[in-house]
Amino acid sequence: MAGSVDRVTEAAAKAGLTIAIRRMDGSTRTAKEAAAQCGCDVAQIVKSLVFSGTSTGKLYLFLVSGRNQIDLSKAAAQAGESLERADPRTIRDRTGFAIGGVAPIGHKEPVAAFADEALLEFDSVWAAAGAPDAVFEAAPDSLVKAAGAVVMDLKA
Ligand code: 5CA
Repeated sequence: MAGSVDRVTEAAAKAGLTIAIRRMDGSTRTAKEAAAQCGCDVAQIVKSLVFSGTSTGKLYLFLVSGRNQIDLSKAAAQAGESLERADPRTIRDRTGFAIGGVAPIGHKEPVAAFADEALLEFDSVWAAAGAPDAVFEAAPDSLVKAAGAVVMDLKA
């Protein structure tokens, strides 16, 4: 998607987060593929999952360690409404990112964000940078701050 990688670069700069976006030779579309490309543990991959509030239609972004599944009831309790997975078209239109490249920062519209506390165990984590072959590395606390995410227990 044109401009989506640039949006990540701009959002990082605006948040004072220094990142180097890397275009990989292979796919980084899934956490497993991204871990293989980055040479890191899958737990260090940040999944950027987009859910929609069933009452308000608001979007919520959950940054989840690649080793964890999200507990939807914990997520809903934090959001204050029940949640459903946003469909690919909604994700593309409203975040500006296609599935497989959804980044934790640089969304087209402001989004309430929450982060899996497990990410903070690591010195560095890797996240998608707007395309299914683009990633960047960051210290998890800096990334969480740049994303404006509330850290919580999200693990199923
Ligand atoms: N680039 C990697 C990590 S760096 C990445 O984007 N991983 S991810 O986990 O954040 O994105 C893939 C996720 O997209 C899947 O875990 C899944 O939750 C979601 N997804 C895949 N297909 C669909 C779909 N059809 N509708 C909604 N969400 C989907």
